[in-house]
Amino acid sequence: QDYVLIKMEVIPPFPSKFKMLEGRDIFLAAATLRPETMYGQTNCWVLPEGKYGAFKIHETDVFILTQRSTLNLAYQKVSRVLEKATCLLELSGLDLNVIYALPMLTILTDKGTGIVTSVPSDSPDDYMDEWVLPFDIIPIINIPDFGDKSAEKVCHDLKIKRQNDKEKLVEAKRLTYLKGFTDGRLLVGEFEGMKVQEAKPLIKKLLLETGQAVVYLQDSIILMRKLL
Ligand code: ZZB
Repeated sequence: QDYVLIKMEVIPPFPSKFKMLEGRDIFLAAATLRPETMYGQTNCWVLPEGKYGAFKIHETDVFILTQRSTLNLAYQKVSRVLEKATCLLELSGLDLNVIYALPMLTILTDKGTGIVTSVPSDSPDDYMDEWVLPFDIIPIINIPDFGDKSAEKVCHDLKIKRQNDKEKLVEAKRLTYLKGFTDGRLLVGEFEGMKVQEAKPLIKKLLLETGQAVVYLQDSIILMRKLL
């Protein structure tokens, strides 16, 4: 699967631990399969006990992500040194639990970058996380059967009570993914009114061209090892 890494800029005031990163452009690099939902981001998620690092990607950019995902990036030649990105600072998820990087316990550290962007309007997992409560949900996609906040509607219809209603959440995710793609229409942004199916590649292209995102090939380490 081709992920898109969304560069979520970390802006001052920085926590004291970030002192040595001063003067660089720091981004939480969130892996998503749904670049068309980026208009509805409210926060991001990290695994509190997860091991993260601030890695020098090139002269100015520093990405915060899992060590493992930097290997994939290195093999794609996004980072400056092939095979090895320089770790400037080791961080735990707890170090990142300042303001918008909140805890989510279901994050897998061997998937994507371990940083997950939160879109409570269209992602049932995000909608059901108790930490999302204080945020206003931003409607971004209309689905005829589910309205403007599909995650809320589907979680309600399936009577999902808690984040650990695992099976129901899988079904909720399946439904919102599917219907969002086939029947959804954008309510906001450059491609307002367009069907999600048509807008998705255009939004991805725009994010990449404007430097707000980079492509992330989940299996590039494995592919390179096979070729070498
Ligand atoms: C924003 C977004 C908006 C997402 C949405 C989904 C939805 P899949 O099919 O399970 O592979 N994700 C990324 N990395 C991780 C991780 N390490 N641990 C847990 N979750 C992770 O799903 C890919 C999605 O899983 C990604 O796309 C990301 O959340 C999350 F409206 O990014 B998504 C109906 C889903 N809607």
